Amino acid sequence: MFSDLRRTRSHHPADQIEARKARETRFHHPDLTKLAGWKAMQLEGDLPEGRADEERRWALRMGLTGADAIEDKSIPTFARGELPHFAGINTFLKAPYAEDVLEVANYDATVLGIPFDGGTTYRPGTRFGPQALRKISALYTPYNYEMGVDLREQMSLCDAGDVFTIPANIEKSFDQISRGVSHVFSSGSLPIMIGGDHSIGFPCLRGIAQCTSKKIGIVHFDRHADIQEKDLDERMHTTPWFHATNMPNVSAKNLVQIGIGGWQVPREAVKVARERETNIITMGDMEKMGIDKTLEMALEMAWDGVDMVYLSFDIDSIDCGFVPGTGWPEPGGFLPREALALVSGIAAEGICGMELVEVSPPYDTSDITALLGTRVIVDVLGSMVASGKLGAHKRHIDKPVTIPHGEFSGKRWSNAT
Ligand SMILES: [Mn+2]
Repeated sequence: MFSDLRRTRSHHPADQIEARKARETRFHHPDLTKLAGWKAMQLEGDLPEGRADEERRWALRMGLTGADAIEDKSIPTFARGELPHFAGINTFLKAPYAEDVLEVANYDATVLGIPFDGGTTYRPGTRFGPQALRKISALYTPYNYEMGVDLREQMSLCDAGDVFTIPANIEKSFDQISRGVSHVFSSGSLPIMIGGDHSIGFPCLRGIAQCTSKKIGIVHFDRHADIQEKDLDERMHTTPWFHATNMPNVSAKNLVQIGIGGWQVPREAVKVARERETNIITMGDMEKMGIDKTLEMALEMAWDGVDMVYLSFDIDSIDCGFVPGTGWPEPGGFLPREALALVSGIAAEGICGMELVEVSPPYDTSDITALLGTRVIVDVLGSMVASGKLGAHKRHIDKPVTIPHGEFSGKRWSNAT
């Protein structure tokens, strides 16, 4: 023991020279080109910046020339566009607001809010999820360093605002949601739904499924199985995949459920999952196999014999220590970086739409849950841009819907309290 210690701590000049040589070999001439950081630095040099310039000119037109004292002449008097991140009227990522929803056809992807929490069986509040995600999304730039993508330069995104849901009526809300999603999907724009509780999974996917004769698989991130027929006598947030997999072009055998586990999975749901032969990958499975193998398996099962894959991400799949603002917190979930790596890997193969659900701002702390939810969405977009899969779903839209507009008859809505 003593002799070992003496050898490692030796002050003998010969030993010190050896030790210095070892340090030099290891640290003084590393091959930086092998690091992801170096590669990402090079990728940035290849990105265009024309749209950022356009946006600066647009901001000056919209917001007037800034005060004489300001040296940066791209700064307008009224805040318009990305900067400053604490100012402005926020859409998602400050994307253009498609107030006329017919305009969504002009964009590669469309964010639409689904402010509905009538399907919640524990903590409500997800009706405020879309607002919270939009607010905190202002923190993000459109550029991702590691991916080497710039969403502003490489794709177009708009925010169509929220679907008009009916708080006290699940079925009417479902019909409104399917209608809204089918409109966006039919336009060719990729629909990105921000919820809302997980009951919206069924009407969101129904909105897509009705516009195509093609088959659709589902990748579902969650701590909960969400596949029982009813809960509290209704189609609540515990039931979306029972109803979704009843649709003729959505098979339970292509439903991959990642992260399911803990003490909140009803036996009733497990029975349905077993009968319908869904595919469940637990946290433990993911830990044992690692991210890459998990992805390989999930993609293989979701894509087996289908044309498109839908992504459903429940924020409660991430450990509840990171996402206090959610409807049904469950310990033992993903680390944020595991979830982000997995979701990027799923998106890299292309998706036909996605939903981010169960962010409940009244229970959130420092916007952390909404921040993670936003991050999942931007990572999906970045990954699709990087892999060139954005827009791949368009060729499968063979039954587009046209929804009438501009007509009015009958009773008005009321906001009396
Ligand atoms: Mn859940």
